[in-house]
Amino acid sequence: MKQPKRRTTDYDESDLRVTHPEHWAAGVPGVAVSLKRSFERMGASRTARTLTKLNQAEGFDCMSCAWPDPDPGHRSFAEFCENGAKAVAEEATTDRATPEFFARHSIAELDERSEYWLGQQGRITNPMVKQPGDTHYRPIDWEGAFALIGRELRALDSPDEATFYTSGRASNEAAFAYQLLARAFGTNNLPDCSNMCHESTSIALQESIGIGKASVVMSDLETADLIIIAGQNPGTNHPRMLTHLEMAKERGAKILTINPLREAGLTRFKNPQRPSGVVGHGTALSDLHLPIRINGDLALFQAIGSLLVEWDALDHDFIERHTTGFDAWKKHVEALDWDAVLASTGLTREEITRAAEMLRDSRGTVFCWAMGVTQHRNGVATIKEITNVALAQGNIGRDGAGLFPVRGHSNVQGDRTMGIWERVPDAFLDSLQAEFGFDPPREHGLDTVDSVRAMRDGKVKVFVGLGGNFAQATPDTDVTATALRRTRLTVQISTKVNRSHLVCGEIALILPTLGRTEKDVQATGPQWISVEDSTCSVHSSRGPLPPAGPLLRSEVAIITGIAEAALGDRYGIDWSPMRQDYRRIREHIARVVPGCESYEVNARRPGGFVMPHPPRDSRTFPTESGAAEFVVSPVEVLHVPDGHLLLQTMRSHDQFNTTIYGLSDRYRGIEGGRRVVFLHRDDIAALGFDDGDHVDLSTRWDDDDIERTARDFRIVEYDTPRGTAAAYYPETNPLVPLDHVAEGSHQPASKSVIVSLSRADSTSSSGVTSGQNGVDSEEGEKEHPRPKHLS
Ligand SMILES: Nc1nc2c(c(=O)[nH]1)N[C@H]1C(S)=C(S)[C@@H](COP(=O)(O)OP(=O)(O)OC[C@H]3O[C@@H](n4cnc5c(=O)[nH]c(N)nc54)[C@H](O)[C@@H]3O)O[C@H]1N2
Ligand SMILES: Nc1nc2c(c(=O)[nH]1)N[C@H]1C(S)=C(S)[C@@H](COP(=O)(O)OP(=O)(O)OC[C@H]3O[C@@H](n4cnc5c(=O)[nH]c(N)nc54)[C@H](O)[C@@H]3O)O[C@H]1N2
Ligand code: SF4
Ligand SMILES: [Mo]
Repeated sequence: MKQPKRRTTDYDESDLRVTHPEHWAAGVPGVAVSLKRSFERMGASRTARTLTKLNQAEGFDCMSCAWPDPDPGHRSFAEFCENGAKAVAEEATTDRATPEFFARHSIAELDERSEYWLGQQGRITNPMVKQPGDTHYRPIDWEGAFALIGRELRALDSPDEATFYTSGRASNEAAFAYQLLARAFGTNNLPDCSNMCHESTSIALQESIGIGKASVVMSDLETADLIIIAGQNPGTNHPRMLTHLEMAKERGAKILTINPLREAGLTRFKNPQRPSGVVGHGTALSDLHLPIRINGDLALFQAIGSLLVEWDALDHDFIERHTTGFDAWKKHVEALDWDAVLASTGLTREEITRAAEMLRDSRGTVFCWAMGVTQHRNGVATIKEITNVALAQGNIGRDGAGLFPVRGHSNVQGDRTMGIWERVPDAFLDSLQAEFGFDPPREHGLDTVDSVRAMRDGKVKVFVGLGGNFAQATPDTDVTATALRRTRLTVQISTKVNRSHLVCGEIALILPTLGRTEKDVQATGPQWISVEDSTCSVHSSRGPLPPAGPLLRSEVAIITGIAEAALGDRYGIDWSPMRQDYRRIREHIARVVPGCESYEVNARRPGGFVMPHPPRDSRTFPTESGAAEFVVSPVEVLHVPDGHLLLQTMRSHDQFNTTIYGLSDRYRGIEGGRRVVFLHRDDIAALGFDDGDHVDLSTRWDDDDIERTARDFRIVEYDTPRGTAAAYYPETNPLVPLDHVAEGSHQPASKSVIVSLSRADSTSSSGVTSGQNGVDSEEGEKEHPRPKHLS
């Protein structure tokens, strides 16, 4: 494939400064940054009105990550972190993207801008439309927008020609209404961001323990002897977790961290809410850090299992009563190939033995993991291996122990509970049928990767996005862009401008919606919504601020509006009463969703309620065999050809997924830019480069002849294992082939991409680098003024 020319941007990557990585997280700089951002973006009064309500029982739930809140009686006045405050500032900004803004900038021009710049334009105030051939978005009224969607949906040959994407911020009420809309329309095409996030977890845990969710509650972190953190960077992505780790350390718990990088948040925490965190050295967190080679976790956990078997450090009673498959697994791990383990993990046998000793000596172990584990080809097998190790010691269904997949988006787990799932179980569909009197489609729908394929192949013609930024979050950016552009209609229900508004269908709609910070008033009065966190705790949320504009509508109002336009009174579904009073939706939820009985009362109570979880609650395992299952997986060493590296794509400290808050990855010593690639010093030398050189990254993928390249990354010498590399998402998404997915879960394997490096040509390493991903345009270089806050 031909390599097009590169484009210019709106911020200047030549301002990039590399200093030293930090060895501790949070502390005073964290507070300072969050308050500065809050004042800049929303002023003093909105800062006070929002941050005092953030994560409080009568306030609103943080829209950033899915970390749980303490019980209502144990919350502090400031129950949030630096990145929670940034998320609030980003949403509650006083900047506005008005119709004048869209009149001033053509879609093509906006598409030249970086994701960062787009996000800085503020909240969208009006429904906007692009008709075929239009160069600009124009305002449209709500009735016109709904009618247009209804017309296009009804014109499809089959309901399966539409796909309904969800990002994990939608409330339970919105999610329930949305899946009802899709199914009443006639399709299970309900892809979501979870397909790219914890899908490997959901699949693995469903098969191993019968339920795809965490088996812990918050108090388990307070009583665990050992907390394992694998493939997770909590200092950035779940910052309040550090407070819990600090408390655990203070009462003598041990922490084992497994990560190619020595992330600041894994090393030491200076709690800004305590005097010792302000002036002292803070608390050392990790007792043992394993700098694992990317993708080595399956081998590591299998080796740990093998040593526990060898030492007979097992819970035989639990194994006997509650599990199946132990003998086969024991036999398998007894024949462990240590050479393969050492090659796969890049660790020494001593390091692995020390880790296994920590498990042996622990009376209760909590296993935490996130994207460093799920986003691999062997992600499902790795999580089953983690589960094997947990089962071998009976670390499930008792205090201070359990499996803790730490979720990403604040309500990604709740959205699944509400039926946002292309493969929802039949029992859910049966309940839906009983409640609403129609026969929902039974055939499984399209997930995220399959939706891209279907759009690319012309099989899906309408894309609806309930939040999110599909064009940037998905792998294979160029392929996804082509796919989205092939559609007849794209509808984005959004708070802020993003790439998915520009990489769009022949007809495109932007429907502006309320965020978590805002008051939601409907015909019957103020409404509240509900969400579920990583530990299955469900609670209510109410925004304190007036809406960002008079025309904004809530997600529920938009979904029900689309439903009425597309379905009329088909099946007599009570769309309008649901919109007027969300209690109506919760009444449906109570009757349809298992575990949600008396939902209205339970969710509304301060602190909410915890969803049932049979393995956690009673050591019952709703698997096919009725027992927890040991699963045997072979250890494979991911072979990387000479001259190539294994690249992981990760988050900086100054972004929320595709929303770029700023250009500072403070903990890793990066300021003023994002196009960096972190490499081991010996790899830099072996490949013939120097720190500071600019390189293009290309993917090796044997199944197609597309050469995927992302241009102009500055090499940064970094403490990452030999043969591995790290760079930020979404700039690197063009490198992730669409077909490079986890076996069993179909989740993009964006943490193990085999890449090669070549010297960036002189025109592209000028320091004025591409805003959008290095997805280069044909149009050559154009000058743009720098955004106001940078100049
Ligand atoms: N501020 C902020 N908070 C967020 C988000 C955000 O973007 N910004 N995103 C939210 C979402 S949706 C999610 S899913 C979570 C993501 O939270 P995380 O999973 O913490 O996010 P990542 O940055 O993708 O990477 C995780 C870590 O995995 C490590 N890693 C990479 N490959 C491997 C491997 O093979 N083995 C091991 N053991 N480790 C590996 C990386 O070095 C990195 O430290 O955060 C949520 N919270
Ligand atoms: N290479 C690579 N790719 C990845 C990942 C990775 O680690 N590496 N991580 C993956 C993961 S874990 C995830 S979860 C996905 C994320 O995928 P998405 O969820 O699709 O992406 P986000 O960037 O979180 O979505 C941001 C947009 O959501 C909209 N928005 C914000 N708040 C609201 C709201 O309250 N309501 C509505 N309706 N819209 C709102 C805004 O317009 C904003 O631009 O990306 C995945 N992609
Ligand atoms: S830990 Fe997550 S949920 Fe809690 S305040 Fe920080 S970003 Fe928000
Ligand atoms: Mo995620």
